[in-house]
Amino acid sequence: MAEPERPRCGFIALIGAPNAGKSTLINALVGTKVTIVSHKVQTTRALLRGIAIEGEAQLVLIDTPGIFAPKRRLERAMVSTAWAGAHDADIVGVLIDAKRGIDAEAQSLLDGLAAVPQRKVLILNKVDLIEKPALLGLAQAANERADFSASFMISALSGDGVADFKRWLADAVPPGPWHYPEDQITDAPLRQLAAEITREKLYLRLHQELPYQSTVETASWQERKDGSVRIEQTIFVERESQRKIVLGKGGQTIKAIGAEARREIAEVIEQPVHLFLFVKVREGWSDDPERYREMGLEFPKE
Ligand SMILES: Nc1nc2c(ncn2[C@@H]2O[C@H](COP(=O)(O)OP(=O)(O)OP(=O)(O)O)[C@@H](O)[C@H]2O)c(=O)[nH]1
Ligand SMILES: [Mg+2]
Repeated sequence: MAEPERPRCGFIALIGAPNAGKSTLINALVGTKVTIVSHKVQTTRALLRGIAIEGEAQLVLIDTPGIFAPKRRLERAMVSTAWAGAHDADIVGVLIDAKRGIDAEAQSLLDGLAAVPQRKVLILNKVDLIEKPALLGLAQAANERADFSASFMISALSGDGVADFKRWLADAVPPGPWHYPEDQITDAPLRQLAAEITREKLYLRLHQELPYQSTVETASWQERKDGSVRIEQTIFVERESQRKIVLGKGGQTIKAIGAEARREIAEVIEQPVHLFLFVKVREGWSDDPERYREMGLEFPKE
C-alpha cells in the first residue's frame, strides 16, 4: 500500500494502570504482536511504538508502562516515562480495566489528566468480563472526572470494538505525511524485540517477585550464510538464588524459556533462530544506569 494523496498521520499514546490491557490493544490495532503481554502487572517497561494503517491514516501507537504509585527506582523511571509518552502524543488514549472500575489507581490516573492538554479518549477495556449496564455508569463516572472527546467500550482480547476505535483514530489524527514506510510495524530494533520476547517467556514462567528483579539484553546477533541467525542473550538477576531458579532443576526452566522464545523470535523475524541464553548475577542491576540505557529508560537520580 503506497502513501495516499491526502495522508494523515498522528501519534497516539495509550496510558493506564498496570495490566489494563494497553499492550494487548496495541497488538490488536497493529494486527501483529509488536509488544509483550502478560497476566502480571508492570510488564511493559519502556516506550515502544506500534504502527498501523487505517484508510489514508498512519497511526503511530505508543505503548507505555502502567501508571501507579512507584516505589523503587525502576518503577519511578517507568511511570515518568509513561507520562512523558502522553505529553509527546497528538492524542492520548486512557485505558481503564472495566472489571476493576475506577479504583484508587484509576482515580489518580484520571486526576493526572488535568495536566495533559492533548485530546483525550476514554477506552473501557475488558468489556467481555462485565455486564453491559455497569459499563454505562462507568463511562459516565470517568467522563465526570476528566475531559474526554469520545468514549469507547472494547475488548482488546476478543477484538470487540477495536475496529471502531481504529476508524475514530484515523479521522482524529492530523493531515500530514506518514512518518514511517508503509510496511513498518514497529520502531523497535529487532534485537530489542527479541530480548522483550524472552522477558515475556520469563514472566509467564516465573513467579512472585523474580520477574521484576530480572532483565534481558541481546548481547550478540549474527546473521549466518544459511539464512539463520545466531542470537545470544543475557538474563540479569540480582542474586545467586534467583539464578538457580531461572536455570531450574538440571537446567529445565531455562531450556523451556529458551525453546518458547526461540520459536516466537523466529516467527517474528521470519528466519530460523539459534538462541543461546546466559544467566548472570549482577547485584544491584536496577541501580545501574547502563541497564536503563539498554531498556530505553531515563535513569532517575534517586
Ligand atoms: N478478559 C480480557 N483480558 C484482557 C483484555 N485485554 C487484555 N487482557 C489481559 O490482561 C492482562 C494484561 O494485559 P497487558 O496488555 O499486558 O496489559 P498492560 O496494560 O500492557 O500492562 P503493563 O504493561 O503491565 O502496564 C493479560 O493477561 C491480557 O491477556 C480484554 O479485553 N479482556
Ligand atoms: Mg504493557
